[in-house]
Amino acid sequence: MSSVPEQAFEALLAEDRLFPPGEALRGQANVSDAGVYARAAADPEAFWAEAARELHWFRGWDRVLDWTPPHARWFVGGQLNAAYNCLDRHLSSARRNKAALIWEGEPGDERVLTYWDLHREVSKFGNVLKGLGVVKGDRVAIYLPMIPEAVIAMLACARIGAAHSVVFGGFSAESLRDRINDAQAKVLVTADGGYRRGRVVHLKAAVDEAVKDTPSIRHVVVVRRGGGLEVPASATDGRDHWYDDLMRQASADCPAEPMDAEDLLYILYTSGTTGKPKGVVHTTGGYLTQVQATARWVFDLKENDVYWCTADVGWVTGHSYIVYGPLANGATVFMYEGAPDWPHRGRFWELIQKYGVTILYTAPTAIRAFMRWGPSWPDQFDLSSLRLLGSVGEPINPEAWMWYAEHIGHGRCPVVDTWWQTETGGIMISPLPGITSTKPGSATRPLPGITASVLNGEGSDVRAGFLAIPKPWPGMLRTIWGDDERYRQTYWSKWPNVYFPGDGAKIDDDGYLWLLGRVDDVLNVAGHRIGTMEVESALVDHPAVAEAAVVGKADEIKGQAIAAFVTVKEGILITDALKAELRQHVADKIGAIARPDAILFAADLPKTRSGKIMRRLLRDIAEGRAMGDTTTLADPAVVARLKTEYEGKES
Ligand code: 7RM
Repeated sequence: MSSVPEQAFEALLAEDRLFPPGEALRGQANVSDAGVYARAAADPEAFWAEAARELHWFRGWDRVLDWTPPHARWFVGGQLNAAYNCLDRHLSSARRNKAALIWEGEPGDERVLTYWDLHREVSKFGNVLKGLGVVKGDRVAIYLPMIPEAVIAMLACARIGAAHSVVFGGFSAESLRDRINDAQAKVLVTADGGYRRGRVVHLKAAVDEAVKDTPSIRHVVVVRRGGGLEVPASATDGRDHWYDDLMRQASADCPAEPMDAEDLLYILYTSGTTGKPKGVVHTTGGYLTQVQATARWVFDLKENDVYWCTADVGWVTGHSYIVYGPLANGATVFMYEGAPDWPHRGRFWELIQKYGVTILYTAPTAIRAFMRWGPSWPDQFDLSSLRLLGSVGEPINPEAWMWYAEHIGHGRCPVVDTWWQTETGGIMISPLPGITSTKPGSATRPLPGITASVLNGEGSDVRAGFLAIPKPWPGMLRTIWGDDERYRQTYWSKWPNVYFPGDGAKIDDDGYLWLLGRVDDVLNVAGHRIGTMEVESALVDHPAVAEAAVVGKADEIKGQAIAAFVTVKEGILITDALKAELRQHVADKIGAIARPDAILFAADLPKTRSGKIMRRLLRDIAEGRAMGDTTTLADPAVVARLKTEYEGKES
């Protein structure tokens, strides 16, 4: 749990600022009655059933919950369709001509899709997928930039009962290939390119590389977005198709497939403690219930809001809080393709002013960057439309929380720090803006209907230990795709029938939770989960490398940065060029987000007598701390040597 050092944590607990809900929300929020917590706790199943009734069901459920640990089934026997709930349901009211999606591309191009428009596009693309042979239960891989077609493709899958597997556009060809093969996807939806900081990212080039070795892929659909694609997509033997060619011929009549509550909605890969990412499985009824409800409760979504979640749809935050949660609520979602500092550092504030954004949901890493750039950027724009601010992805330090509240919220906007994971599907721990008094740096309490405690390894309640979720919840992952044993091992083997999220936590005298970061070998770099093993495997894959150990190093902006300790093979010359080559090699293997910030060549790595690399010591070295206990080391001289080396030539 290296994102919040212990000293900083003591300061956190001394944090006694308390911010009660503001005037504007008291009594006016979607959830205003504090009695909701007790009601939910008294009968969680009845509580979640009430939330599920906000959705449209083709057939009602027979049982709310079937809990056979560690497997839960929610709304057993019920039938619904996620795309129907996000689109069709809104067409019978005034919402049908309301903006569902307001989009701006990085170069400044604009598009608005009303609910009716989005329904039409999704229906057409549903028919396109069917035309390419996709049937209910198939998997479709999506590798797209932040353009409306990403949302269209996801909802089209949901509409016809296919599962999507969205792969973040920043991942490499190899990462894409592995995810396609694990899910056995039949169709891949991509674009020729996207824009990032003024440059075209050539997604199709990565796709061409990936699909050389993905036997399950029958068709590749290419959205025309960036220029610069030399080979016409149709050149590859009937495999590639332009999106707009297919859409021109597609009918807009595509009935939503009735899905079982427990039918697969999507797979999303996330890093774990081994080199192989886990395919987190989400099903339809429970997931949609939780994201619809939590979007309404936590963001207090109202009919006239313009809601902006700055995540990429390639991450779970994009799935749950750009697509399914807000659209199931009939909200207007603003979506932006580009980076916050291009063409200038006021870009986000300019967009908020331009579109009258009322709710902003972003990550601490972004907030810390804004802090560093200074308040003169947001101060140039009119942010008075904002009424609520959210944070997600990693612990938010009180300074960043306060800066966000003051310089972006101007003291008017509640800040909701939301803790959850790819695995939880939806928000689990968060303030309710009309009820909860917030403390900067604390995600406060579990939401109504959700339980959380802080336990030690033996399963006893403690003030500081591991976060634990004792009871099943609707949006929980159902398994790991193709590996139920890993599901049991990873999440359910620490305590009997209690979910282990992998985070450290403390609980204060008021029962507020303070999340402390990961306790496993998973890093959180700028809000992105990266397994140390994945980076190590990528490094060892390079011909010059003998051994590698990767640790997180505290970073002011990114939370954690990647530090890699590397030993080279006999006869290899250690040079700056090799260092650059290794960093690039990792970026090529995994994606730029995993590029190590620092590489240190070492003669040896510190190991226990049983041969385990002692990462704790490497972290101490990387962060320049006094070293902890070294008595279990096989050769204490190794670490002393390493420390001198590292301090001499950190890069
Ligand atoms: C939504 C998301 C999950 C991990 C999780 C934590 C960390 C996320 C917070 C947080 C402290 C928060 N999904 N995390 N939100 N830590 N406070 N509000 O990020 O699967 O990509 O990551 O992120 O360590 O386990 S994720």
